[in-house]
Amino acid sequence: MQKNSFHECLYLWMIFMSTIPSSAHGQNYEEAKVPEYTLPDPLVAEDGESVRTADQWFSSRRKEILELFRREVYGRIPPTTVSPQLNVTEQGTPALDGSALRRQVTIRLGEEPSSPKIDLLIYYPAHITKATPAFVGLNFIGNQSIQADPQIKLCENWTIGGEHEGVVDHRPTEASRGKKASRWPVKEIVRRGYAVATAHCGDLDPDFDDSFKNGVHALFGNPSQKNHDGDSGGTIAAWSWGLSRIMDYFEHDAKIDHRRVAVVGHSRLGKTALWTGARDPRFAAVISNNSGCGGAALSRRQFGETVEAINTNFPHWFCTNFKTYNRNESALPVDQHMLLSLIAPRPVYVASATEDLWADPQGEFLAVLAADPVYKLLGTEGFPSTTKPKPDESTQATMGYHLRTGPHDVRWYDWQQYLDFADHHFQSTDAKKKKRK
Ligand code: GTR
Repeated sequence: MQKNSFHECLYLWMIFMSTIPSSAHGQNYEEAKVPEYTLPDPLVAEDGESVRTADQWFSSRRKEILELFRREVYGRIPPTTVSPQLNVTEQGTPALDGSALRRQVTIRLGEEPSSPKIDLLIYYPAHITKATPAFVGLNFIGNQSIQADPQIKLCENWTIGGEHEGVVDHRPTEASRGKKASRWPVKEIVRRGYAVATAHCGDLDPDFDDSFKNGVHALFGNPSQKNHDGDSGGTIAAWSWGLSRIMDYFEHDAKIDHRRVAVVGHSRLGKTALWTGARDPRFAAVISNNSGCGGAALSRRQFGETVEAINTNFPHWFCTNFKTYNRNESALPVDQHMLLSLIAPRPVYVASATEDLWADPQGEFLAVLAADPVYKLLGTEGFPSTTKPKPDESTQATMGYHLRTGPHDVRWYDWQQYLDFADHHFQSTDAKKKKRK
Protein backbone atom coordinates (compact mmCIF):
# COMPACT_ATOMS: atom_id res chain seq x y z
CA MET A 1 0.00 0.00 0.00
CA GLN A 2 1.30 3.48 -0.78
CA LYS A 3 2.27 5.64 2.19
CA ASN A 4 -0.35 8.28 1.34
CA SER A 5 -3.27 5.94 1.09
CA PHE A 6 -2.03 4.07 4.16
CA HIS A 7 -2.22 7.27 6.20
CA GLU A 8 -5.60 8.13 4.79
CA CYS A 9 -6.91 4.69 5.80
CA LEU A 10 -5.36 5.06 9.23
CA TYR A 11 -6.98 8.47 9.68
CA LEU A 12 -10.43 7.22 8.61
CA TRP A 13 -10.01 4.19 10.83
CA MET A 14 -9.22 6.38 13.84
CA ILE A 15 -12.26 8.55 13.16
CA PHE A 16 -14.38 5.40 12.88
CA MET A 17 -12.92 4.08 16.14
CA SER A 18 -13.71 7.30 17.92
CA THR A 19 -17.39 6.74 17.25
CA ILE A 20 -17.53 3.31 18.87
CA PRO A 21 -18.89 3.66 22.42
CA SER A 22 -17.78 0.26 23.72
CA SER A 23 -14.62 -1.32 24.91
CA ALA A 24 -13.86 -2.72 21.47
CA HIS A 25 -10.26 -2.58 20.23
CA GLY A 26 -8.99 -2.86 23.81
CA GLN A 27 -9.99 0.72 24.55
CA ASN A 28 -12.00 1.46 27.64
CA TYR A 29 -15.20 3.48 27.36
CA GLU A 30 -16.65 2.55 30.74
CA GLU A 31 -16.23 4.79 33.74
CA ALA A 32 -16.32 1.78 36.08
CA LYS A 33 -13.19 0.39 34.40
CA VAL A 34 -11.06 3.47 34.91
CA PRO A 35 -8.11 2.33 37.04
CA GLU A 36 -7.40 3.86 40.42
CA TYR A 37 -4.79 6.56 40.09
CA THR A 38 -3.17 9.37 42.01
CA LEU A 39 -2.42 12.57 40.19
CA PRO A 40 0.89 14.32 40.78
CA ASP A 41 0.23 17.50 42.73
CA PRO A 42 1.14 20.61 40.77
CA LEU A 43 1.68 22.39 44.08
CA VAL A 44 4.26 19.95 45.47
CA ALA A 45 7.75 20.48 44.08
CA GLU A 46 10.06 17.66 43.03
CA ASP A 47 11.92 17.98 46.33
CA GLY A 48 8.65 17.39 48.20
CA GLU A 49 8.20 20.98 49.31
CA SER A 50 4.70 22.50 49.15
CA VAL A 51 4.24 25.50 46.91
CA ARG A 52 2.38 28.15 48.91
CA THR A 53 3.11 31.42 47.15
CA ALA A 54 2.89 32.80 43.64
CA ASP A 55 6.55 33.61 43.88
CA GLN A 56 7.48 29.96 44.60
CA TRP A 57 5.27 28.92 41.70
CA PHE A 58 6.88 31.21 39.16
CA SER A 59 10.45 31.03 40.41
CA SER A 60 10.67 27.25 40.65
CA ARG A 61 7.68 24.90 40.40
CA ARG A 62 6.34 26.21 37.12
CA LYS A 63 9.81 25.85 35.58
CA GLU A 64 10.07 22.27 36.83
CA ILE A 65 6.74 21.31 35.30
CA LEU A 66 7.52 23.02 31.99
CA GLU A 67 10.82 21.14 31.82
CA LEU A 68 9.06 17.82 32.54
CA PHE A 69 6.60 18.38 29.67
CA ARG A 70 9.49 19.32 27.38
CA ARG A 71 11.56 16.30 28.35
CA GLU A 72 8.89 13.64 28.67
CA VAL A 73 5.91 14.61 26.51
CA TYR A 74 6.23 17.14 23.66
CA GLY A 75 10.01 17.38 23.28
CA ARG A 76 12.35 20.29 22.78
CA ILE A 77 12.81 22.53 19.83
CA PRO A 78 16.37 23.89 19.97
CA PRO A 79 16.91 27.65 19.79
CA THR A 80 17.34 28.72 16.21
CA THR A 81 18.82 31.72 14.51
CA VAL A 82 16.21 31.70 11.75
CA SER A 83 15.23 35.25 10.90
CA PRO A 84 11.77 35.09 9.39
CA GLN A 85 11.23 37.03 6.14
CA LEU A 86 7.82 38.64 5.76
CA ASN A 87 6.07 39.03 2.46
CA VAL A 88 2.67 40.71 2.68
CA THR A 89 0.97 39.35 -0.42
CA GLU A 90 -2.34 41.06 0.30
CA GLN A 91 -2.45 44.15 2.47
CA GLY A 92 -6.12 44.45 3.37
CA THR A 93 -8.92 43.72 0.92
CA PRO A 94 -12.59 44.13 1.87
CA ALA A 95 -14.09 40.66 2.32
CA LEU A 96 -17.18 38.89 3.68
CA ASP A 97 -19.65 41.48 2.39
CA GLY A 98 -17.51 44.31 3.65
CA SER A 99 -17.54 43.13 7.28
CA ALA A 100 -13.87 42.17 7.24
CA LEU A 101 -10.53 43.09 5.77
CA ARG A 102 -8.50 40.14 4.52
CA ARG A 103 -4.72 40.13 4.73
CA GLN A 104 -2.37 37.36 3.60
CA VAL A 105 1.23 37.22 4.73
CA THR A 106 3.91 34.69 3.92
CA ILE A 107 6.41 34.19 6.72
CA ARG A 108 9.47 32.53 5.18
CA LEU A 109 11.46 30.73 7.85
CA GLY A 110 14.94 31.24 6.49
CA GLU A 111 16.83 33.06 3.79
CA GLU A 112 16.69 30.38 1.11
CA PRO A 113 13.83 30.48 -1.39
CA SER A 114 13.30 26.82 -0.49
CA SER A 115 12.99 27.52 3.27
CA PRO A 116 9.67 26.46 4.81
CA LYS A 117 6.94 29.09 4.68
CA ILE A 118 3.91 29.83 6.78
CA ASP A 119 1.03 31.24 4.76
CA LEU A 120 -0.90 33.28 7.27
CA LEU A 121 -4.48 34.37 6.55
CA ILE A 122 -5.99 37.12 8.70
CA TYR A 123 -9.45 38.65 8.73
CA TYR A 124 -9.76 41.90 10.70
CA PRO A 125 -13.07 43.47 11.71
CA ALA A 126 -13.66 46.18 9.09
CA HIS A 127 -15.59 48.40 11.51
CA ILE A 128 -12.70 48.87 13.95
CA THR A 129 -9.70 50.99 13.13
CA LYS A 130 -7.63 50.50 16.27
CA ALA A 131 -5.83 47.30 17.24
CA THR A 132 -8.25 44.48 18.10
CA PRO A 133 -7.90 41.29 20.12
CA ALA A 134 -7.55 38.17 18.00
CA PHE A 135 -8.03 34.42 17.84
CA VAL A 136 -5.30 32.41 16.17
CA GLY A 137 -5.29 28.71 15.38
CA LEU A 138 -3.81 26.28 12.93
CA ASN A 139 -6.05 24.49 10.43
CA PHE A 140 -5.98 20.93 9.07
CA ILE A 141 -6.29 21.20 5.28
CA GLY A 142 -5.24 24.70 4.31
CA ASN A 143 -6.40 28.29 4.71
CA GLN A 144 -8.76 28.02 1.74
CA SER A 145 -10.84 25.53 3.71
CA ILE A 146 -11.95 28.04 6.37
CA GLN A 147 -14.05 30.19 4.00
CA ALA A 148 -15.42 29.74 0.49
CA ASP A 149 -13.45 32.80 -0.57
CA PRO A 150 -11.76 32.40 -3.96
CA GLN A 151 -9.07 34.95 -3.05
CA ILE A 152 -7.53 32.81 -0.33
CA LYS A 153 -4.26 31.31 -1.49
CA LEU A 154 -4.73 27.59 -2.09
CA CYS A 155 -2.49 25.48 0.13
CA GLU A 156 0.17 23.65 -1.88
CA ASN A 157 1.54 21.46 0.89
CA TRP A 158 0.75 17.89 1.89
CA THR A 159 -2.41 17.83 3.96
CA ILE A 160 -4.44 15.21 5.73
CA GLY A 161 -8.00 14.98 4.51
CA GLY A 162 -9.79 13.06 1.83
CA GLU A 163 -11.74 13.58 -1.36
CA HIS A 164 -14.92 14.49 0.53
CA GLU A 165 -12.96 17.54 1.72
CA GLY A 166 -11.64 18.37 -1.74
CA VAL A 167 -8.21 16.91 -1.02
CA VAL A 168 -6.85 14.52 -3.66
CA ASP A 169 -3.69 12.52 -2.98
CA HIS A 170 -3.07 14.82 -0.02
CA ARG A 171 -3.12 17.95 -2.19
CA PRO A 172 -6.00 20.36 -1.64
CA THR A 173 -7.96 21.25 -4.78
CA GLU A 174 -10.33 24.15 -5.53
CA ALA A 175 -13.11 21.91 -4.20
CA SER A 176 -11.64 22.25 -0.68
CA ARG A 177 -12.58 25.95 -0.48
CA GLY A 178 -14.88 26.53 2.46
CA LYS A 179 -15.03 22.84 3.37
CA LYS A 180 -14.25 23.65 7.03
CA ALA A 181 -16.19 26.93 7.17
CA SER A 182 -18.53 25.60 9.86
CA ARG A 183 -15.52 25.39 12.16
CA TRP A 184 -14.49 28.99 11.45
CA PRO A 185 -17.47 31.38 11.81
CA VAL A 186 -15.33 34.28 10.66
CA LYS A 187 -18.19 36.70 9.99
CA GLU A 188 -19.48 36.36 13.55
CA ILE A 189 -16.01 36.58 15.04
CA VAL A 190 -15.22 39.84 13.26
CA ARG A 191 -18.68 41.20 14.06
CA ARG A 192 -17.85 40.70 17.73
CA GLY A 193 -14.70 42.79 17.30
CA TYR A 194 -11.99 40.15 16.94
CA ALA A 195 -9.47 39.45 14.23
CA VAL A 196 -9.03 35.81 13.29
CA ALA A 197 -5.82 34.37 11.92
CA THR A 198 -4.95 30.90 10.71
CA ALA A 199 -2.27 28.89 8.96
CA HIS A 200 -2.08 25.29 7.78
CA CYS A 201 -0.33 23.00 10.30
CA GLY A 202 1.40 21.19 7.42
CA ASP A 203 3.26 24.40 6.51
CA LEU A 204 5.25 23.68 9.67
CA ASP A 205 5.33 19.91 9.55
CA PRO A 206 3.25 17.58 7.38
CA ASP A 207 1.25 15.25 9.59
CA PHE A 208 2.87 11.91 8.81
CA ASP A 209 5.74 9.96 10.21
CA ASP A 210 8.73 10.49 7.95
CA SER A 211 11.54 10.94 10.49
CA PHE A 212 11.20 14.71 10.16
CA LYS A 213 12.73 15.02 6.72
CA ASN A 214 10.53 17.98 5.87
CA GLY A 215 8.81 20.89 7.56
CA VAL A 216 10.64 23.07 10.04
CA HIS A 217 12.62 20.31 11.79
CA ALA A 218 15.31 20.62 9.13
CA LEU A 219 15.95 24.19 10.34
CA PHE A 220 17.05 23.22 13.78
CA GLY A 221 20.44 21.86 12.83
CA ASN A 222 20.44 19.24 15.55
CA PRO A 223 20.94 15.75 14.15
CA SER A 224 19.00 14.16 16.97
CA GLN A 225 16.06 16.25 15.89
CA LYS A 226 16.01 14.31 12.64
CA ASN A 227 16.27 10.98 14.36
CA HIS A 228 13.70 11.97 16.94
CA ASP A 229 15.80 10.78 19.85
CA GLY A 230 14.67 10.99 23.46
CA ASP A 231 13.50 14.49 24.09
CA SER A 232 13.62 15.93 20.56
CA GLY A 233 10.45 17.78 19.69
CA GLY A 234 7.98 16.02 17.46
CA THR A 235 5.27 17.34 15.17
CA ILE A 236 3.17 18.98 17.90
CA ALA A 237 6.27 20.81 19.14
CA ALA A 238 6.94 22.02 15.59
CA TRP A 239 3.36 23.21 15.11
CA SER A 240 3.56 25.01 18.43
CA TRP A 241 6.88 26.63 17.51
CA GLY A 242 5.17 27.93 14.38
CA LEU A 243 2.38 29.53 16.41
CA SER A 244 5.05 31.44 18.32
CA ARG A 245 6.47 32.69 15.01
CA ILE A 246 2.98 33.90 14.14
CA MET A 247 2.91 35.72 17.50
CA ASP A 248 6.27 37.33 16.55
CA TYR A 249 4.48 38.66 13.48
CA PHE A 250 1.51 39.93 15.54
CA GLU A 251 3.91 41.99 17.61
CA HIS A 252 4.49 44.05 14.48
CA ASP A 253 0.94 44.12 13.13
CA ALA A 254 -0.64 47.43 14.16
CA LYS A 255 -4.15 46.05 13.58
CA ILE A 256 -3.75 43.30 16.19
CA ASP A 257 -3.43 43.89 19.92
CA HIS A 258 -0.84 41.17 20.54
CA ARG A 259 -1.49 41.39 24.29
CA ARG A 260 -5.02 40.07 23.71
CA VAL A 261 -4.50 37.01 21.52
CA ALA A 262 -6.24 33.71 22.28
CA VAL A 263 -4.69 30.59 20.75
CA VAL A 264 -7.38 28.11 19.77
CA GLY A 265 -7.28 24.62 18.34
CA HIS A 266 -9.35 21.52 17.70
CA SER A 267 -8.26 17.99 18.49
CA ARG A 268 -4.56 17.46 17.61
CA LEU A 269 -4.44 21.20 17.07
CA GLY A 270 -6.11 21.66 20.47
CA LYS A 271 -3.23 19.74 22.03
CA THR A 272 -0.98 22.13 20.12
CA ALA A 273 -2.86 25.21 21.38
CA LEU A 274 -2.45 24.06 25.00
CA TRP A 275 1.26 23.36 24.63
CA THR A 276 1.70 26.73 22.93
CA GLY A 277 -0.05 28.63 25.72
CA ALA A 278 1.96 26.67 28.30
CA ARG A 279 5.30 27.46 26.64
CA ASP A 280 4.75 30.96 25.38
CA PRO A 281 3.21 33.39 27.89
CA ARG A 282 2.64 35.98 25.17
CA PHE A 283 -0.62 34.15 24.37
CA ALA A 284 -3.13 35.81 26.69
CA ALA A 285 -5.70 33.01 26.62
CA VAL A 286 -5.93 29.41 25.43
CA ILE A 287 -8.90 27.46 24.04
CA SER A 288 -8.79 23.71 23.66
CA ASN A 289 -11.59 22.14 21.64
CA ASN A 290 -11.90 18.34 22.04
CA SER A 291 -8.14 18.04 22.54
CA GLY A 292 -8.25 14.66 24.31
CA CYS A 293 -5.20 12.50 24.96
CA GLY A 294 -2.00 14.56 25.11
CA GLY A 295 -4.25 17.63 25.35
CA ALA A 296 -6.60 18.33 28.24
CA ALA A 297 -7.53 14.71 29.10
CA LEU A 298 -5.87 13.00 32.05
CA SER A 299 -3.60 10.23 30.74
CA ARG A 300 -3.87 8.18 33.94
CA ARG A 301 -7.57 7.49 33.32
CA GLN A 302 -6.70 5.42 30.23
CA PHE A 303 -10.18 6.20 28.90
CA GLY A 304 -10.72 6.30 25.13
CA GLU A 305 -7.43 7.12 23.46
CA THR A 306 -4.52 6.00 25.64
CA VAL A 307 -0.88 7.04 25.64
CA GLU A 308 -0.05 3.75 23.93
CA ALA A 309 -2.71 4.23 21.26
CA ILE A 310 -1.64 7.76 20.42
CA ASN A 311 2.06 6.92 20.35
CA THR A 312 1.41 3.91 18.13
CA ASN A 313 -0.91 5.58 15.66
CA PHE A 314 0.92 8.91 15.61
CA PRO A 315 4.54 8.08 16.48
CA HIS A 316 5.67 11.51 15.27
CA TRP A 317 3.47 13.74 17.44
CA PHE A 318 5.28 13.57 20.78
CA CYS A 319 8.88 13.02 21.80
CA THR A 320 10.29 9.51 21.95
CA ASN A 321 10.49 9.63 25.76
CA PHE A 322 6.69 9.79 25.88
CA LYS A 323 6.57 6.22 24.51
CA THR A 324 8.13 4.95 27.73
CA TYR A 325 4.77 5.69 29.36
CA ASN A 326 2.78 3.41 27.04
CA ARG A 327 0.70 1.27 29.43
CA ASN A 328 2.78 2.88 32.15
CA GLU A 329 0.90 6.14 32.76
CA SER A 330 1.38 6.06 36.52
CA ALA A 331 5.12 6.56 35.98
CA LEU A 332 4.55 9.90 34.24
CA PRO A 333 5.95 12.70 36.41
CA VAL A 334 3.14 14.93 35.10
CA ASP A 335 -0.44 14.59 33.95
CA GLN A 336 -2.41 16.90 31.72
CA HIS A 337 -3.92 19.01 34.52
CA MET A 338 -0.37 20.27 34.97
CA LEU A 339 -0.33 21.41 31.36
CA LEU A 340 -3.37 23.56 32.15
CA SER A 341 -1.64 24.81 35.30
CA LEU A 342 1.26 26.14 33.21
CA ILE A 343 -1.17 28.53 31.54
CA ALA A 344 -2.25 30.04 34.89
CA PRO A 345 -3.13 32.79 35.66
CA ARG A 346 -4.10 33.36 32.01
CA PRO A 347 -7.62 32.29 31.01
CA VAL A 348 -7.99 28.75 29.69
CA TYR A 349 -11.12 27.14 28.24
CA VAL A 350 -11.58 23.39 27.76
CA ALA A 351 -14.43 22.08 25.62
CA SER A 352 -15.57 18.49 25.20
CA ALA A 353 -18.38 16.84 23.22
CA THR A 354 -20.82 14.18 24.46
CA GLU A 355 -20.15 11.70 21.64
CA ASP A 356 -16.41 12.25 21.64
CA LEU A 357 -15.56 9.51 24.11
CA TRP A 358 -12.24 8.91 22.36
CA ALA A 359 -11.14 12.29 23.81
CA ASP A 360 -12.46 11.44 27.32
CA PRO A 361 -14.74 14.39 28.21
CA GLN A 362 -14.72 13.39 31.88
CA GLY A 363 -10.92 13.30 31.95
CA GLU A 364 -10.87 16.76 30.36
CA PHE A 365 -13.22 18.10 33.01
CA LEU A 366 -11.26 16.51 35.86
CA ALA A 367 -8.07 18.10 34.53
CA VAL A 368 -9.73 21.51 34.81
CA LEU A 369 -10.66 20.82 38.44
CA ALA A 370 -7.18 19.52 39.25
CA ALA A 371 -5.53 22.64 37.79
CA ASP A 372 -7.85 24.97 39.68
CA PRO A 373 -5.71 25.12 42.89
CA VAL A 374 -2.89 26.69 40.87
CA TYR A 375 -5.26 29.28 39.40
CA LYS A 376 -6.55 30.04 42.91
CA LEU A 377 -3.04 30.29 44.33
CA LEU A 378 -2.30 32.89 41.68
CA GLY A 379 -5.22 34.99 42.86
CA THR A 380 -7.74 34.25 40.11
CA GLU A 381 -11.24 32.86 40.32
CA GLY A 382 -10.05 29.65 38.67
CA PHE A 383 -12.95 27.33 37.93
CA PRO A 384 -16.00 28.52 39.89
CA SER A 385 -17.62 25.15 40.59
CA THR A 386 -16.82 21.58 41.53
CA THR A 387 -19.62 20.05 39.50
CA LYS A 388 -19.56 19.32 35.82
CA PRO A 389 -21.91 21.56 33.86
CA LYS A 390 -24.81 19.79 32.12
CA PRO A 391 -24.43 19.25 28.37
CA ASP A 392 -24.69 22.56 26.50
CA GLU A 393 -24.16 24.66 29.59
CA SER A 394 -20.96 26.59 30.03
CA THR A 395 -19.25 27.35 33.33
CA GLN A 396 -16.72 30.13 33.02
CA ALA A 397 -14.47 32.27 35.17
CA THR A 398 -10.70 32.33 34.63
CA MET A 399 -11.10 28.71 33.58
CA GLY A 400 -14.03 27.59 31.47
CA TYR A 401 -15.55 24.25 30.52
CA HIS A 402 -18.46 22.94 28.49
CA LEU A 403 -19.64 19.61 27.15
CA ARG A 404 -21.39 20.22 23.84
CA THR A 405 -23.99 17.73 22.63
CA GLY A 406 -22.71 15.94 19.55
CA PRO A 407 -19.59 14.57 17.92
CA HIS A 408 -15.91 15.43 17.73
CA ASP A 409 -16.05 18.76 15.90
CA VAL A 410 -16.02 22.54 16.32
CA ARG A 411 -19.51 23.98 16.10
CA TRP A 412 -21.18 27.33 16.46
CA TYR A 413 -22.14 26.51 20.06
CA ASP A 414 -18.43 26.12 20.87
CA TRP A 415 -17.55 29.46 19.30
CA GLN A 416 -20.39 31.22 21.12
CA GLN A 417 -18.79 30.19 24.42
CA TYR A 418 -15.31 31.16 23.24
CA LEU A 419 -16.53 34.58 22.15
CA ASP A 420 -18.27 35.17 25.49
CA PHE A 421 -15.15 33.98 27.31
CA ALA A 422 -12.96 36.30 25.25
CA ASP A 423 -15.38 39.21 25.78
CA HIS A 424 -15.17 38.62 29.49
CA HIS A 425 -11.39 38.66 29.56
CA PHE A 426 -10.46 40.89 26.66
CA GLN A 427 -13.11 43.56 26.21
CA SER A 428 -13.97 46.57 28.32
CA THR A 429 -17.45 46.57 29.81
CA ASP A 430 -18.66 49.23 27.36
CA ALA A 431 -17.39 47.36 24.37
CA LYS A 432 -19.04 44.17 25.63
CA LYS A 433 -22.43 45.82 25.93
CA LYS A 434 -22.24 47.22 22.43
CA LYS A 435 -21.12 43.99 20.84
CA ARG A 436 -23.67 41.65 22.33
CA LYS A 437 -26.67 43.94 21.72
C1 GTR B 1 -7.58 11.21 16.17
C2 GTR B 1 -6.56 11.17 17.29
C3 GTR B 1 -6.92 12.20 18.32
C4 GTR B 1 -7.24 13.54 17.71
C5 GTR B 1 -7.96 13.46 16.38
C6 GTR B 1 -7.92 14.72 15.52
O1 GTR B 1 -7.36 10.25 15.23
O2 GTR B 1 -6.58 9.88 17.83
O3 GTR B 1 -5.89 12.30 19.28
O4 GTR B 1 -6.10 14.30 17.58
O5 GTR B 1 -7.45 12.46 15.56
O6 GTR B 1 -6.95 15.46 15.52
O7 GTR B 1 -8.92 14.93 14.82
